[in-house]
Amino acid sequence: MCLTANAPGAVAIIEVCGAVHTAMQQAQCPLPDVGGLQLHTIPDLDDVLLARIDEHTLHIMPHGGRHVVRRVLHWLADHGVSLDSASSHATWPSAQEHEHNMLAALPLARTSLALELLLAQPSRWQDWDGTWTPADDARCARLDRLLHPPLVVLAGPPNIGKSTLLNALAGRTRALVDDAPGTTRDHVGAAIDLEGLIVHWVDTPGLRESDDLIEEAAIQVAQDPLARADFLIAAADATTQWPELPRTADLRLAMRSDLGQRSDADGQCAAAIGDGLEEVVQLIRDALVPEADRTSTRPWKVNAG
Ligand SMILES: Nc1nc2c(ncn2[C@@H]2O[C@H](COP(=O)(O)OP(=O)(O)O)[C@@H](O)[C@H]2O)c(=O)[nH]1
Ligand SMILES: [Mg+2]
Repeated sequence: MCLTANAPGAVAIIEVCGAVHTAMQQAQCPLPDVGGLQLHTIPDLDDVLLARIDEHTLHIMPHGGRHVVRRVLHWLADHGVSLDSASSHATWPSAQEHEHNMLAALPLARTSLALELLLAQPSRWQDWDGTWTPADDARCARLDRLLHPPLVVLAGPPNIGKSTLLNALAGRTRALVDDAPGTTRDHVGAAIDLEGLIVHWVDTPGLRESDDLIEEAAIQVAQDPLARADFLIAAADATTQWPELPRTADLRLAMRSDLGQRSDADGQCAAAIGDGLEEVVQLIRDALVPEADRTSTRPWKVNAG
């Protein structure tokens, strides 16, 4: 049966239960050892990932387009595997819950970092020493950010290069950039890959008292993401004040650093000339998913939070 929704996704999961040995032999498909993973090319069809859950269960993971899934199901049927439309997880043995959660999370992995970490989990659970502490819960909650993009909000006075930074990070012109202060009329968002961590980045209109009604409305709209931000960045250049924010910023970023430096920031950039972008990416990624979490060999309880 197909465990993933009947809708396009990155990866689909088809579960084959029962006499998997015979079925895969007929289909001339390799069968990984229990707990193992293997890439396999189904001729003229697709590259699939094979995950052997237990003696009697195999997961076949093709790309998630509906057409591909249909063809893989037909290919299985052609080799004597009967199709079952049920999609209940209820009968899964609880001992394998973490592995099933990991497999169910695969479609959410949009970067190779997330994918590699997920695929490393079966062996991490196997090697696990059986202990679990609140620090593990905190680590897993941070790792879950690799599957559920955090909201990153950059706030600061107008005309300091906030939209230019978003554009530079997104690699294309998304937000409106202009010389006149307050050009960004509404917050503009983009999903940005910060070296393996996807975030939803929201660019806010400048935070200042405004006599322009449209801009004032945009500033009101901006307050909402400010309150909801998972990661709040205060921005200012050498000539402006740090903005007043609903809570302490997670990062203070000095903008347009080519025009002047400031010593009270955590990082600096001059996005218009591409300076400091790498540093900005790393500062945010390492704060949200620290390197110690990415390299920890302890298992990841996926989507536990
Ligand atoms: N010198 C310099 N100018 C910049 C830099 N980033 C942006 N600017 C300029 O500053 C002005 C305002 O930029 P914008 O991104 O719209 O600022 P925002 O209002 O904070 O979003 C534009 O003229 C940009 O070209 C930078 O790193 N260095
Ligand atoms: Mg702007």
